[in-house]
Amino acid sequence: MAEPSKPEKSSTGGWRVTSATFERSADKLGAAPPGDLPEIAVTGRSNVGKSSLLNAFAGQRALARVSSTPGRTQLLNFFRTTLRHPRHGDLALRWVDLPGYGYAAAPHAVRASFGPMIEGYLRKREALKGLVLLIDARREVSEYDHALLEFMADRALWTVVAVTKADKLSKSERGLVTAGIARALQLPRGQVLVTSATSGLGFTDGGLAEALARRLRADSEPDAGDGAEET
Ligand SMILES: Nc1nc2c(ncn2[C@@H]2O[C@H](COP(=O)(O)OP(=O)(O)OP(=O)(O)O)[C@@H](O)[C@H]2O)c(=O)[nH]1
Ligand SMILES: [Mg+2]
Repeated sequence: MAEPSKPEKSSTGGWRVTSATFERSADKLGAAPPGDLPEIAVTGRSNVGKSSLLNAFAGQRALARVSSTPGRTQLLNFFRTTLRHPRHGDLALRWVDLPGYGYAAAPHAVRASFGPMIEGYLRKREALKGLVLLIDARREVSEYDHALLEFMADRALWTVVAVTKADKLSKSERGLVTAGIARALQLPRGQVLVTSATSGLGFTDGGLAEALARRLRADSEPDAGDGAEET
């Protein structure tokens, strides 16, 4: 069970999640909530730790269902979420938990298994502002991971990679694994975050919360986004 138990890092006052509530599941884009908030979609292969990451990030034990049986969620799950910074105030967003993808790695299987629901969402959802792609620290990058990044690049949408389950690696292994994943995906090292839902690593203080806040603020206030330090 992945809960924030032994904190490796405690926030020193930057961006953090102050509230997250489940809003709705949708089996197609037409059943999604109105696109009145910016959305960040979260995906990765089944069992990568999507639900655990949301629970740890939001500081709630049972917001999203954690399961040892991969691939059970087949819906788009919408969570209304607030990020807060002591000086910059609140940012509201929807966190959208996409179904995990399977283990078939062949490119044609990849595209086929994208499914009309996920593809329709990623292709057409105007509220979508970015994607958090989760990659298990102990697994190889898959064809599907590559396909998703290409898909997002074609739409010119921002993506950040979160390496999950970093508690299973030593501190020195974390650096090597992260650099290897960045290389494999041809991403700058700074676009790959190291996280652990178990220890709470990688959410605050330069982690996921700040990456999301920068992305959202870059949209609403062009001068506030990428570049400046936001702590
Ligand atoms: N050690 C460790 N285990 C984790 C971590 N995150 C998730 N797990 C475990 O990995 C398994 C899968 O976690 P989930 O959060 O359900 O994964 P998911 O990606 O939501 O899975 P699906 O919804 O089935 O695709 C569970 O047994 C979790 O306890 C982590 O940071 N560290
Ligand atoms: Mg899940």
